[in-house]
Amino acid sequence: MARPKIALIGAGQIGGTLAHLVALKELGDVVLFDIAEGTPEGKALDIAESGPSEGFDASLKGTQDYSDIADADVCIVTAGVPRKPGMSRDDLLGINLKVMKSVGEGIRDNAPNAFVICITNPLDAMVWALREFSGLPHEKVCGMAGVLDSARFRHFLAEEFKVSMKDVTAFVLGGHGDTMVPSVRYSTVAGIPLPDLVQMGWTTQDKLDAIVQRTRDGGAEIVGLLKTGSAFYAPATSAVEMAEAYLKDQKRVLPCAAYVDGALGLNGMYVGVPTVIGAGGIERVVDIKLNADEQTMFDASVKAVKGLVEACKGIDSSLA
Ligand code: A3D
Repeated sequence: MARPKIALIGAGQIGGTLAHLVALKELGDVVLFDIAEGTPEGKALDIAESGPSEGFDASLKGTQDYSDIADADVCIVTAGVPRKPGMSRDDLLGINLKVMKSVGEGIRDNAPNAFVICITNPLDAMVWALREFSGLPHEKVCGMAGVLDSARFRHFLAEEFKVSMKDVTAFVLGGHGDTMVPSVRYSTVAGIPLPDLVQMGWTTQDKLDAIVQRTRDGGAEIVGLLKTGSAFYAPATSAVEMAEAYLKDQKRVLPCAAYVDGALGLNGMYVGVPTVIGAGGIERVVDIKLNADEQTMFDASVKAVKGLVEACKGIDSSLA
């Protein structure tokens, strides 16, 4: 059986890291696409030359030609510009919307059966626009944010509790922005919910509140440190986790920006929710019940995402 084909649209910091991870994990053959001449070719060759030492079997190709992504099984989209210090994710809207148009059309014309994972910011609006421009089924187009935001939350919690992060589960709901909702009630250490751990004296409410805020600011913390771009190792790892769930039909329960129509009181929009990812793409949206506080935060997040989608419609009349 032929190896799966994984197209990475955007060969920048995240795209290059994705290519390396896909090769190391032997998830499939990689096509790196970018408009910057030489960048995808150079990264593909460099990673391919690490193959003999690492011992992986995967072919890597860099290109500026969309026909090279033909019949890809998975497309991961990072094309666009990242944040610089002082910029919010929303500041990227106008520039990256134009990029989504060309990428969406490239996928529509060359890889219409792919499972598409968008990473470009502002995430929830860009994944919506990418779906509109590509015309692919909603369940085959999603956005990576929740896996990363949850991983950050899990990392901070594991450090606070001094336990293995393998035993810390967490999830983050809502849009990928300042209004994201790290869910304290649904996050656990080996099944014990965080509020119980506060009562057990494992941490204090103040410390937990600070961790929740640090999770919300997780992207900005890295941007502030790097100064020249945004996070890329953990974002790439998170998207690979989603791609693997699809390619291996793992039925993983992962939070991601999915099209929600009916669940959580929403009718037809992209936002961060828990989902089941398997061979059918987004096979299910997990319709969790929120308490009053969570609902208020989720509603604010939904409102922020809707505002960005309206702004996209204002910029590109074909989306209205
Ligand atoms: P960067 O290293 O700048 O790579 C972006 C690449 O896109 C560059 O190589 C560009 O040449 C390329 N590009 C620009 N326009 C096009 C186009 N029309 N077609 C194809 N390629 C194009 O950025 P990065 O890899 O650090 O980040 C990529 C995106 O991911 C940015 O929008 C970030 O804001 C976003 N991001 C999202 C998260 C989430 O959790 C959602 C996390 C981190 C970064």
